[in-house]
Amino acid sequence: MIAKTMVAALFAAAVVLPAAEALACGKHAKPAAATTVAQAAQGNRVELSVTEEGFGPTPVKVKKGEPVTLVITRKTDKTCAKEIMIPAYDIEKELPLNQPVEVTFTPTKSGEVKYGCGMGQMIAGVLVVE
Ligand SMILES: [Cu+2]
Repeated sequence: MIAKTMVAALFAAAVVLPAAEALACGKHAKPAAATTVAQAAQGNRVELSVTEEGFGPTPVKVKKGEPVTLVITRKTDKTCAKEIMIPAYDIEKELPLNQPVEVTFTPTKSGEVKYGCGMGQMIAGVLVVE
């Protein structure tokens, strides 16, 4: 619900921005912000879950240079994967049971991005950046 409200707010901002930029003669234009809005609206979302088999599905392909949102739902209490870590992007997030958790980042390098549980990535998965 919160995410939907935020997306709505982003759309509202996108509508207001061009007018504000026109008034400022483009001096304070922020193309980066506009780009972020477009990509958030487009939505590269990857649904992942944590089961007794670990993280899945894996591997998953994602696009280099485009923000991707992982939506991770932990569905079991029987493994140690109670958080997700993506060391290459300095990401660490708790995974409460049965609550989807969103993690957004932009892959900057081609190749594999490994993620996993907090303990040396014993339970892990892979994103393939292309
Ligand atoms: Cu672990």
